[in-house]
Amino acid sequence: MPRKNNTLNAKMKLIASLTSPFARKVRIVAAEKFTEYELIVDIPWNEDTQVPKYNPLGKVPVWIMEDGKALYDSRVIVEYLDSVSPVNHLLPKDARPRIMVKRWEALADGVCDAAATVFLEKKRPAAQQNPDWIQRQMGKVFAGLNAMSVDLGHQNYCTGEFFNLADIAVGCALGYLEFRFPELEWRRAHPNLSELYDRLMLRPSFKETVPVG
Ligand SMILES: N[C@@H](CCC(=O)N[C@@H](CS)C(=O)NCC(=O)O)C(=O)O
Repeated sequence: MPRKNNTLNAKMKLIASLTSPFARKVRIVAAEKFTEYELIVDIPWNEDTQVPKYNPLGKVPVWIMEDGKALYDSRVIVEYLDSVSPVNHLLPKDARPRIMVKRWEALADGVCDAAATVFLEKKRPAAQQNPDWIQRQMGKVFAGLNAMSVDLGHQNYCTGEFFNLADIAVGCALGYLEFRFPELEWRRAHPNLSELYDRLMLRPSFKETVPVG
């Protein structure tokens, strides 16, 4: 995954798991920006995880800057990566379009948060699972998908004709649902999201970061 660098120093590192949709978002942004880095795979649920040394919240992704300073979370990291390199801007400069892209990102990340919560709840012993909690979180996933589909409409990309961070965030949410919840029929319910994901998967940055694990 590390690519040829234009402006940033090769000593930067990304601590990530290969299943995290938030880490995938960072990996895709780094690839689209041709930012070179070293990928350190660390699963924050493992006993020997080093993640809390770098992020007190114990979550991935964490980006280690050239001077050793750790950045988190994914929204902070992608904004940083976009701002320090002039290559392929993924966030508009002007306030209104910029905040609209970040609104898409908040929606997509929220879907991932809810879906990941359900995934973890379902890993607990059946007797300890809370069906109301699962239903509440799935409600957020379905409402989030619906909002994405309505806002996308017939456009090629989330904010219109141009690919940007909104598409990356939404693509990571859709890819995570496909990976962890293959039984969800979001493609059938929302053909425009299905087409968007297929279009995004033509990009090497998406193809090379499909969740595995
Ligand atoms: N808002 C954070 C969410 C990160 C997150 O939830 N990461 C999960 C993996 S998908 C994690 O590391 N969980 C470990 C834990 O919660 O202890 C971001 O955007 O980076």
